[in-house]
Amino acid sequence: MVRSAVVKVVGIAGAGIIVMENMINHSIFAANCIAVDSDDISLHNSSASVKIKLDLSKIKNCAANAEETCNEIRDALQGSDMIILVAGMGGETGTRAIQMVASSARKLGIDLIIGIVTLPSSLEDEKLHKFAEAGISALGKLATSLIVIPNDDRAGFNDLTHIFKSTDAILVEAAVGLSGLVLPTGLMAVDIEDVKRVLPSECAVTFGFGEAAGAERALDAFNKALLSLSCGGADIADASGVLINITGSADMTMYDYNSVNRILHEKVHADANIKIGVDRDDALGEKVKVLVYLVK
Ligand SMILES: Nc1nc2c(ncn2[C@@H]2O[C@H](COP(=O)(O)OP(=O)(O)OP(=O)(O)O)[C@@H](O)[C@H]2O)c(=O)[nH]1
Ligand SMILES: [Mg+2]
Repeated sequence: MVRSAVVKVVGIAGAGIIVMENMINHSIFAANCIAVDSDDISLHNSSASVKIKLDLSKIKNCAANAEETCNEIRDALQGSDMIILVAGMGGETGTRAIQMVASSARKLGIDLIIGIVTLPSSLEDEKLHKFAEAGISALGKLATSLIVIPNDDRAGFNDLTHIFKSTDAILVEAAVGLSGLVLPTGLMAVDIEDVKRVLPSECAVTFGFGEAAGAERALDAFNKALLSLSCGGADIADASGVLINITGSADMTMYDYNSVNRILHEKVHADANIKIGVDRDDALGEKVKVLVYLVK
């Protein structure tokens, strides 16, 4: 019998744990969630089934000193086919700990280690930006795929609370969409081996999503997703891989699927790896949602 894929989400430090909580409120099972932080209150507020307390002074000075924590992290990750790491880069704990978790996952031989992280807002301190950038560059070699969503530039918000909330919604979609693709609850699940082909090791992924209703809803949602792609300027014609999640309610049709499939094959290079999964969410009603993960 073919066993279903095991997907675990690791929420790391302040932002990672808050965003993971939003994912749990959406559809990710708390049982598959691991919270990692040096902060007791943040861990207390998490409903993840596994909570790991870090000693910041140890992870700061020498990773080897943190052997006990590494063992805890390793035990929590063991047996996963895909892990999704979520953190706000720039914070002291999150920026260091996400590297530690990714490195443990590498040592376990987990093939899909997807980092979904934020960059600090332009309203934040320059020092945070530098620390975040260095962290992202190191993480790029530890995670197998990295989706970076800047905490900025949407809907003209100029206060951090609104900016964070709007970014949170994107991170939640990116993580829920990925797990929905490979889990058997999806109407048309994508095999984990196919995901590995589309997301080769050390790839940068741009992510976007869109929703639409009406006669051409799937196509319209797909076009919106392309316009919303993170890190701007990504051109689907240059992609080496594209992973698509189409989600709709019970009234979704083959026409919805076919219209996205057709446009993808028209626009994307013939040698690119393309994979489309279909997921169901009755809360969408007449709307269809399309999520795009694009590898350069
Ligand atoms: N989208 C989003 N980003 C956040 C949120 N909270 C913090 N951030 C971003 O993430 C960065 C790091 O914040 P935290 O995760 O709280 O930092 P930390 O790693 O816990 O840092 P220490 O507690 O100082 O060790 C911030 O500079 C913000 O850019 C949030 O709720 N949502
Ligand atoms: Mg913190």
